[in-house]
Amino acid sequence: MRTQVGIVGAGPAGLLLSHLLQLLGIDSVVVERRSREYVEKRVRAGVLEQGTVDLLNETGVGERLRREGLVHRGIELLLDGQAHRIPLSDLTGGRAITIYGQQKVVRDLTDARLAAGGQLYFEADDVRADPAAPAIHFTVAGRDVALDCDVIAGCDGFHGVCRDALPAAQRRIHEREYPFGWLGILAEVAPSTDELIYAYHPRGFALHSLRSPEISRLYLQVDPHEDIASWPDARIWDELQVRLARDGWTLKEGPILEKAITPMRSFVCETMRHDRLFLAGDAAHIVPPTGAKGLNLAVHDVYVLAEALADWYRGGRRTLLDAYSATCLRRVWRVQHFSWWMTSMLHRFPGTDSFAERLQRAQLEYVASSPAAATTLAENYVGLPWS
Ligand code: FAS
Ligand code: PHB
Repeated sequence: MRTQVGIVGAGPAGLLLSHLLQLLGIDSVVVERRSREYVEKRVRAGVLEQGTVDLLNETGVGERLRREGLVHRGIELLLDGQAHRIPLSDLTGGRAITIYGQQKVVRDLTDARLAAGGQLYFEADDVRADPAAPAIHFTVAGRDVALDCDVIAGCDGFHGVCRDALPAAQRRIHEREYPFGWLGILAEVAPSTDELIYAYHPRGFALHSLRSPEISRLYLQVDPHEDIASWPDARIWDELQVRLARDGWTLKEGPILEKAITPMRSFVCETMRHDRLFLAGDAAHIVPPTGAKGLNLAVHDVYVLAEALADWYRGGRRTLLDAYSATCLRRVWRVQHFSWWMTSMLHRFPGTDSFAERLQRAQLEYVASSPAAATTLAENYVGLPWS
């Protein structure tokens, strides 16, 4: 088989890249190791930046997003049971976030690809990226396939194979593991808040997010090595009640549909491109979810890559392609800093001393009381404009 762009991974990065390329008249084939059902059911991101929403709307896959997405113009920081609202839109000239589950983004993109005759191979086994050829080898339905292409886009996430296809000498890894994780739940109960609540508490961080008027999404800071079995539903709700408590407000409880513990890390692979292999999304970088940035950063990567490929195919110009890694890494490091800053400000670090704790408090109180500091948070949270 032959195509112009071979894409590994049918997550948000791979599917959106294939969609953007099709609009630019460039062929692509997507190779995914999981089934379509599995990819569409995987609960992950829930917050879309302004830039992400604008791109999905401008490229014709925003119809359901406009119908079901919940636009939020603020978030709350909860400190010592006191809520401090950060008016995101007021502080950013009207920009906002939209609550819309990643599964829905993946579903909308898959539907659009298939409706446009896009080639998606799900349940592909033994996927191997060969940047030198360039080609992607895989087995599907018992058949061995060699997909020749001009370039390979590695959109296969943190645990994929494409990053390792980058020559070791070209890979410089920068990372930070955090001494805590997030226990996330999806609950069948109406959200107890109209805006996200980020809570700093002596027992650890907590987050009240949502997916729809019927479905809540909540997170608790926990030890990353804990077994989810040691968190029966009642214990989870009890802990959420304590960490999100404030006078005159009640957290509504309901059946927990799904729960999982996710480790937290910051990770960047430099470079994001070697010869004909381009990494995008979680394949190249991971941020702790405190800043709600992972999906949005993946979207920005593939937007930059699609524009660069179009410039090459249309005009034979390599400038944007050669600048791909540097262009993306500029935003990656801004977002890495913001996500690390939010994580450091809002979580309890085991073994923290009183000096570090006082500094954390001073930072939180400054953000909660200073419009200048709140604006820094707000403009990064809604997403800095794409250059
Ligand atoms: P993905 O991991 O989504 O997709 C990669 C795809 O490649 C997968 O479908 C995988 O099956 C496939 N693949 C892997 N290896 C392969 C192989 N060898 N061959 C073929 N296919 C292969 N981000 C936000 O912006 N906001 C949030 O609120 C948020 N919350 C999060 C909460 C949690 C619990 C987690 C874990 C992440 C969260 N994130 C959030 C980050 C998350 O959304 C990721 O950034 C996003 O999924 C990245 O998209 P992709 O780069 O497409 O990678
Ligand atoms: C989510 O809704 O899943 C979510 C929201 C905000 C975050 C992380 C996750 O910072």
